[in-house]
Amino acid sequence: MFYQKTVKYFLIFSFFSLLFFSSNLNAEISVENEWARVTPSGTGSVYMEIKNNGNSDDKLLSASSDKAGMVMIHRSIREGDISKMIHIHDGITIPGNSSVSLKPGDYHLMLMNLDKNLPLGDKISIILNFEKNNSLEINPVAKLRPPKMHAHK
Ligand SMILES: [Cu+2]
Repeated sequence: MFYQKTVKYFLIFSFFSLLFFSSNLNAEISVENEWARVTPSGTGSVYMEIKNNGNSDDKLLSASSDKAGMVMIHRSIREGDISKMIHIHDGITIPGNSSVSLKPGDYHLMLMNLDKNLPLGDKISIILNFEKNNSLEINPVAKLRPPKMHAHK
């Protein structure tokens, strides 16, 4: 009887420590100020600030959305007077205890074949997949123009 009880408590303990550690891992990454700029032609750019509160680096590897045919990681770069977008294949590194901004003229998520019936002001569910942390869902609002950001003074 004693043995059975020990096993039972051990299993309960294992279950909760598993819960604790997996939720702990997720808490290291947080996303703020997410928003999406959509076009009538059915593409969209998604911007956000990704914070890594953990001590080790992580990487945003990919993203997906049920409102878009495909989601790619892009970066806008300037070559002389020409601005163009390049497809980032190896992800975006989010250094430990630091953050990376996806913003106009820089990194962004590119939504391809976006649902054309999506009304402005609606939220677009997007899943972000990281190398180490668990996947995270964000819900940026579809807009035509950038929202007014808080002024950091
Ligand atoms: Cu793009």
